[in-house]
Amino acid sequence: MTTKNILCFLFLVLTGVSCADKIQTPSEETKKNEVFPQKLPDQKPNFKLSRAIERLYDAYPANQPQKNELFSQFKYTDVKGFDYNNHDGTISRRDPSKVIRYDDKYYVWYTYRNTPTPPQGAAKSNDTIPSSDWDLAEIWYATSTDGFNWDEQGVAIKRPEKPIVGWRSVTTTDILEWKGKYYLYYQGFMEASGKRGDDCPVAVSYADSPDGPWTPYNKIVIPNGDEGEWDQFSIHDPYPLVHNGKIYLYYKSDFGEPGHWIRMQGLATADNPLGPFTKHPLNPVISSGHETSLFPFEDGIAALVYKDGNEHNTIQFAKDGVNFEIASITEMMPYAAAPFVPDAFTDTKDGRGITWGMAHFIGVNGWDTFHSILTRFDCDLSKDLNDPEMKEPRVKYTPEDYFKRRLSKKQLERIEKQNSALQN
Ligand code: AAL
Repeated sequence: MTTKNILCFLFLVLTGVSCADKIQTPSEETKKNEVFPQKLPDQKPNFKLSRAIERLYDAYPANQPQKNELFSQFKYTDVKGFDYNNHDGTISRRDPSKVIRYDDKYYVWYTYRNTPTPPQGAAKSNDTIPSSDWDLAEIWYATSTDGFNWDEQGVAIKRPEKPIVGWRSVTTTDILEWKGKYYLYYQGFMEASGKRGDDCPVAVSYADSPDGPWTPYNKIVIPNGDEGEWDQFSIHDPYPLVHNGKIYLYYKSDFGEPGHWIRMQGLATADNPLGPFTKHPLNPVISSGHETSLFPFEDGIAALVYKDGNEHNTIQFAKDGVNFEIASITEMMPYAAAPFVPDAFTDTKDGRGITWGMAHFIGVNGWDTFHSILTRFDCDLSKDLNDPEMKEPRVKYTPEDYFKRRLSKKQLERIEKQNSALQN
């Protein structure tokens, strides 16, 4: 070996970088201009790149959606087994929990409202008339062997007696399995939603089996933040997973100004399902999204981020479950996605992803009969599935689909005004 080779060998052992690599890697300033090749390079080219192309290689798991395990389209199927009283607005099912499998059956829990009238707003609400779609609700559940045909099993969590947390409404639940027991976390309302916003701290009930019976803990497990803190007014959509040996419970808060709510997602962790939960010092950990839906993916956590915020319509990933990055941009994402997550509670370091779940459509029949329905979605966000139809980057919309998005009366009037101003 020559002295140069010996030095190179020592350099390689100490740094893991070969001399050849070192010598060939130009610094950012000395990188040359080169014409981008006709065939998309698999690896990031070593010449000057625009920011967009830098990002293509640095920010995403793959340089094309088709090769990106965290990219998918979503398809929807109307499920069987739920009656909605001819869609007159008196029965609503919404905000499903993640789906779990137990004793050869799938289980889902959800908000169930059965009231004499559709929602009437906070001012007109009373002991029997609901203010909102999720007022005066209970948590019900259903089972299925195929995820398309569901058997409604009835109530899981009833409203407790006044003044116990949730006496006005129990809604928007999600499930945890921890050390052989089951825990349903949910929003506990102590006044009609809409009276002072949507204030409903997180409560929990537990059972030995997904079929119950459920014992209410009757205490708030995740309180609102202190005055002036981002989550001062609401903790919504509690969503537990097991990660790094702990319970990772994600949640949404509505903050800012009533009517112009900003929605972001926070994280609270615990060693015990009944708490205490510690809110993460970096909260909020996801800047966008609405109902919170996440799943273990490889050695980290992936999140479905839709509807609200700068980063809506993205799928995000955080190796540490805290520092999320955009992994893909997609469309027609499920509302209140409640995926079937087989490894939600196994503390896996090799999360396999998701292929289907439940979700909801809200206000399906207009304002006068406002109610929501459950639906099924399918996707390919799984390491064990390769469905090219789901990886197709374009959704094919018909002209009718586009024309359904009509200009409003107000917009038409504005355009008419602009046009007549131009003519005068
Ligand atoms: C949903 C969820 C929570 C809110 C309300 C019912 O979209 O974010 O559950 O409280 O709306």
